Parts: sequence; structure tokens; C-alpha cells
Amino acid sequence: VEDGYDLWLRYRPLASAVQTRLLPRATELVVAGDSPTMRIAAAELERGFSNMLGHPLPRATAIGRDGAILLGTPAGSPEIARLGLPLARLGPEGFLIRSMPVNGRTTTVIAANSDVGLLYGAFRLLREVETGAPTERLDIAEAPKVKLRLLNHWDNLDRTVERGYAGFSLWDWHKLPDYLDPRYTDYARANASIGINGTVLTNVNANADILTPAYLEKVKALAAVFRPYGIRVYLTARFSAPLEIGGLKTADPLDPAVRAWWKAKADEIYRVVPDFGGFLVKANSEGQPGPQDYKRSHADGANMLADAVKPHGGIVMWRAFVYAAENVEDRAKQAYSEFKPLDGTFRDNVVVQVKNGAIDFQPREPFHPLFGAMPKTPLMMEFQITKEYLGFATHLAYLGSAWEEVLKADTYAKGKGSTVAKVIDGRLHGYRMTGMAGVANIGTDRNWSGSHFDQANWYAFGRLAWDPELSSRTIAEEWARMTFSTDPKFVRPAVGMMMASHQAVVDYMTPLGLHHLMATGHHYGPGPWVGDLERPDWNPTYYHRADANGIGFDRTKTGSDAVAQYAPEVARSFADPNRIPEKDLLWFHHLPWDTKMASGRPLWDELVLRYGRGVGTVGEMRATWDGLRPYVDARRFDDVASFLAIQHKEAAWWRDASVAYFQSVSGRPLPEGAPPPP
Ligand code: GCW
Repeated sequence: VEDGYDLWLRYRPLASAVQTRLLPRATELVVAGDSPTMRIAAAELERGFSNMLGHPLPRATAIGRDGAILLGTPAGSPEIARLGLPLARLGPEGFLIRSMPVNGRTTTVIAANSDVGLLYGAFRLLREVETGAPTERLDIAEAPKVKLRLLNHWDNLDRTVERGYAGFSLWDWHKLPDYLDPRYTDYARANASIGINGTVLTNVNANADILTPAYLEKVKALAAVFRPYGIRVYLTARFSAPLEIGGLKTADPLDPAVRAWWKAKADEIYRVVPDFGGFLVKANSEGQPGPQDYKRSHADGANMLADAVKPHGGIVMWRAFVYAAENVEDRAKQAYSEFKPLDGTFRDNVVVQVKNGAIDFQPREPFHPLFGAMPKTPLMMEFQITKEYLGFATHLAYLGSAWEEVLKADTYAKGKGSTVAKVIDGRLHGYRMTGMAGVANIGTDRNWSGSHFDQANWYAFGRLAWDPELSSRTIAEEWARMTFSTDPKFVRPAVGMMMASHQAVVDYMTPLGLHHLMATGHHYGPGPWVGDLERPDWNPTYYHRADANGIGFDRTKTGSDAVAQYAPEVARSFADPNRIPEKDLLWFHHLPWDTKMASGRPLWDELVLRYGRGVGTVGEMRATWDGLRPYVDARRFDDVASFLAIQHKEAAWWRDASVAYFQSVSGRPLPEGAPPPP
């Protein structure tokens, strides 16, 4: 049965018409050279083509027939070197695919500067075929625009996954290092197919035990599985580890004994895993230990770890997601306040990892004010693939479009056109290191991501990390074609549904710039009323500030003045209720219920109708999916249909609870066209 395990790498048999067209271009495979990575690339081509063509792709040692596929690097093969292909500008991970005569035979050449480039090229050629692209005259040259393309697993050592909705952690620590679950290989393969080149195995709310010898042996075993797929392993470092596993009395980053401990720990790790990538650190945030416990700065902490891994070529990814209960400043301002003054003080092997928005992966957030504000410190993007605030695995929300919106946002840091994408790919400030991290949505569920459509978010993350300027629609099309069907009668409606899905969730959860209205703690379902009083910033009323007069968080001069953290052009437009895009309105403004909206309606009416619109869109998504039954296998069709039914029911729950609550505050009647109260 089709249970989703194969992800987008299904390689279903092609229609016979397509096969006849393709056959002359896939007659034999010549692999010029040998290495574990090349063997994987070759096996993938054999698996893909034989499944799609219905007959094996024979191996040959030299090109003897028209329609050969030739794979190799100029360094490893004189035959490839002789072709004189323009590979220099493709870097260590790029590739070239070209239809050209070799030895007088029509050939598809996959060439690269490294073996992993060949693997990426092999996956790319297969994608062309799988998506039904014409393969007669190929001339593709590609290189990733971002260097670090990483998954962040919030996986605990007991195999629970923080904010994970797809089962338990894939890492079976108990059976490692001696038993290697074949799933580790499948995981590496799936990631390599979309260009992901690193994985942080452990939760940012870190457990120091991962750094003990017994666990490092297990990490070594995983690293060995991932290595030929071009994937490096990283770990989270608990800042207080010197106390917990080192027997020290302090973790002060300026203390010589602490510095020596981390240096020795890094040396030890690199003895076990020579190509270890480095550390990811969450410090002084949500109660985690950090340098501020010793009155030191984030730079002091990051630099100490950076010094420890530097001799081995390692890096430190230091998270900017910081906020503290004691801090009375608007939570949205805290990361900028703490990090902006540190610009230029970090070691050259430190990257600061910044969430897309200033609060916390809300259904929609304006871009984080740090982007564009730290020209001397490489910033990498952190997106959340797992849908903590977007209905977990059951609600369909394609995040490609949400991420595209952030990447296209203009920071104006160097005038118009200074997009977040250009910050991330390093062009704007000339960053020496570039990166994008995605908090993984992967677990032991058979379909990996908890739902079939959540696989699209893993896929889209990889594609955008490779090229932050890709269109999310194009990515959705690729994914839908590979995962389900190339039939335009399927692809068009399915992609339409995906592209509308994120806005639908925003509408029924947090329209018009509202945020953090989820039930406290688990974040599933509505809870705009008073929540966890332990900390004001865990309480939804802190964010919406609704009262009899109006709603929204005033972040202009008259309020927290968070707008001032943006470049003047952006700040001016955000600060002006008439210029700010309506989608961000209540993020920055507290407005009377009567405020006239673009539609001409008062804010109150608009808010209620947006809630209704979100539910309506989910209804349309269900109808669309119903019409796609002929193109989808029964199992996956039913899975998706059941989840859409859950989403529809819960979208109405969100609408009804939210409208009822806000009405209890505003005291206003429901506008015409609103559904009657339940
Ligand atoms: O989104 C919040 C989550 C926490 C998470 C934290 C973070 C890992 O609710 O579960 O902790 O962000 O990003 O550090």
C-alpha cells in the first residue's frame, strides 16, 4: 500500500508514451570513478530509472550506445576532464547536467567538482523525469546559494520530540551504536535529494549527556551513515555542561578551567567524529543556562565555544531566540536589544541563528528586525517546519508560501531591494558563512512527517535552503508531481489548495496580525482568554490587548516602539496604520473596533469575517480534495480526507471560540454574513 514512506522519491512507472520518449536517453549508466557517494548516486539512478522505465538500467564501463548516462568528476575521471565542462563556478556542491555527444554517442552527462555534487546531480536528473520535464536537451548548472542547509531536531535522548507531531525520535539511542536502523539511511537519502547537508541531532533545550563518551560513540555511528550523503552531524551544547558532566563549579565562559574543559571536549568529539560540524546553542532563553548567568554576554559564550571547535574547522550556531521572564521589555524587542550591540564582536566561526519573526513561529509574523541589522555578523535563518502553532500534523498548511513571504520581505538595510533572502544568502553584507535551519517535522510515523502534506514542508524547506529565491508555487508543483501525480488535472487543483492553505490557517487562528492566541502550553486550539499567569508573555491577553475600545499591540512610539528596530523606511510604513499591510496591522497597532478597513468595513466586522473566511477556505479545500480521488491511491486519499475533516471541524472551533471571546470583550453584534453563534 501507498503509505507515504517513499516521500517524493516514488519513481512510479511512467506512462508508456513518456517511456518511449525517454528510453533513447537512458540506455546505460557509466560511472567514471568509485567512492561510497558515487555508489549511492549510481544506485539511485538505477533504482529510479528501472522503476520508471520498467526495465533495468544496465551498467557499462565505457560509453557504447546512444542514450548513456555518464557520471563523474574531472578530478576522478580523465574522460570527464576531457569534456572541458564549465564547473569552476559551481563550487564544491554544485553540478552540471548536459545532453551532449561523448565518443560520438548522445549522452546525458552529470558532472561536478565533488562526489556529493554528483549525488545532487543524480537526484536532479531523476526529478526532471519524475516531474515530467522534457529531458531531450538538458543543460542545467546549479550550485546551492546557502552553505549550511540544516535540519534542527528537537529530539530528546528519551526519544520524545519537543513540538514533534510525527511519532518519536528516529534516533534509537538505546540500540546505537551497534544496530543501525535502515531508516537512518532512508533519512539521509531523502535529505540529500533536496540538498540538506547537515543535521543537529538533539534538542536545543539540551541534555548534557549527549556529550559523554557513550553517546558520542552513538553519534559517530549515525555520522558514518550520513557522511556519504554529504550530511554532517552537529549537536546542541548545554551551556552548563561543565557543571553537569564535567565536575566543575562554574560554567563561566571567561573562567580558564571552563575554557579548557570545552576545548578538551571539542578535541574528544573530533577524535570520535572527525568531520563533526559544530554546536547549536540556546542560552539564556526560557530558563536555559547561559553566559548571562555569570554576567557575561552572548558573544562571550559563543566565542568560547567557537575557540574550542576552531582548530577542527567547527562552527557555533548561537540562537537569537532569547527572552526572559524578568525582562519587562516587549518580548518582540528582546533579541534585537541583546544582539544588535554585539554586531562585529563574534568570532569568524560563529553564526547567529534567528527565527523568521521576533516572537515565535506564529502563523504569520513580520520579518525579524535583526535581518539587515547585523552587517558584521553572519545571520542564519531558522524556520519551523514542524507546525507547533499551525494545527500540528492534522491541519494542512503549506509553509512554502509563508517562508517565501519572509524571504521576499524588504529590510531596506541598504536601500530598496535589500530582501531577507539576500541577507541569508550573504549577498547583502558579504557574509562569509550562510545558512538556513529548519526545525524538523520528522519522526517514527510511517509517513515521516505525521501527514502526507507535511512532507511538502520538509521538501520546501530543503529547496528554499538551496535557493532562497525559488517560488513556493514552483516548489509545490514539483512536490505534488513527484508525490502524487503529474496529471495536470491533479496538479493544478492540488497546488491551488496548498497555496491557499497557509492564509486559511492564519484567517481562522490569528487574522490581521494577531498572534499567540493558542491555548497555553501545548499551543493546540484556541485560547485567546487569560491563560498561564506564571509569566505575562505566556498569556494570550498580553499579545492581543483587546478591551471594550479596541484590539492589537501598540508597537509604535506610543507603545513599545518595536517599529524603531526596523530600517527607517520599514519603520515608517509599519508605524502608519494606513500604510502597513493589513496582514500585519494588529501586530503593530492597537486600534478602535470602529477603525475603517480597506474593505470599508469596521475592524470588528472585518475580524469576524476573516475568521469565517478561514473556515470557508478549508471547506473549499475539502471539496477540491474530494474531486481528486481519481488521481490518488485509496490509502493516502483517505488519510488526507480525514485530516481535512478534522481541520474543518477545528477551524470552526477556532472561529467560534475566538469570535465569542472577542465579542465578550467588544460587546458588539455580529456583522451580517457571519455564521450564527454555535
Ligand atoms: O517555540 C518555542 C517552543 C519551545 C521551544 C522554543 C525554542 C525548543 O514552544 O518548545 O523550545 O520555542 O525555540 O527554543
